Amino acid sequence: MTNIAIGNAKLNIVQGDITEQGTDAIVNAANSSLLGGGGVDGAIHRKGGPSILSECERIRRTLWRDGLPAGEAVITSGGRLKARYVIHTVGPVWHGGNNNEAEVLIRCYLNSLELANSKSLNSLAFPAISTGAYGYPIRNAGTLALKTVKDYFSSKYKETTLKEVVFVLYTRSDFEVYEELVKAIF
Ligand code: AR6
Repeated sequence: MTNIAIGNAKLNIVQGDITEQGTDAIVNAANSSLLGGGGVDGAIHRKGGPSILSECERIRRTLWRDGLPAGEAVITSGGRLKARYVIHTVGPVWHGGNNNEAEVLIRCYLNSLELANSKSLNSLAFPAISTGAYGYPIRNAGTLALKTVKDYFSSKYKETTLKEVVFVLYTRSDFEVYEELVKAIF
């Protein structure tokens, strides 16, 4: 585990399963349907139980009838998870890097951070959005994730209620990439 201070906030990098995190909210790497899938999305719905899906269905009937566009984020309760909330965001599908992938991925992180702040949450855990089924190279995605959180706290540290952000990497090799990146970025 790596632990970094950014002003009054702290950033942790851990290897593990995000569904085990006790942060106020965890972020789901969802798809536009919001109706579940594989990877981290499947794990969150399995462990959190059916109330999360019911809330997602309601969001589809009300706020986002055509699906949640990539880069946007919505919030539901955490069901049976330790986390009280799940923030669902849709990452970009990697198409080689020249199709706005970076802008969309940055918006996933910023919109999730802002949504957590709007609910006055103190802690938030992220998976490596888009780096599984959506094919975003871990090194590129990790660089953007870390830089975006660093910039967010540099510019918003006086206003935001967030005090802790955790990056949860599922595999040892992804964790090692983040550990290496963090040394260069912080
Ligand atoms: N905890 C933390 N990270 C995890 C976990 C877990 N329990 N399980 C997987 N990961 P992916 P995407 C990591 O494919 O690329 C879904 O079907 C995984 O190793 O979950 O954004 C959705 O419904 C990888 O590093 O999400 C969408 O259709 C990272 O989570 C699509 O996949 C993201 O992998 C979204 O693709």
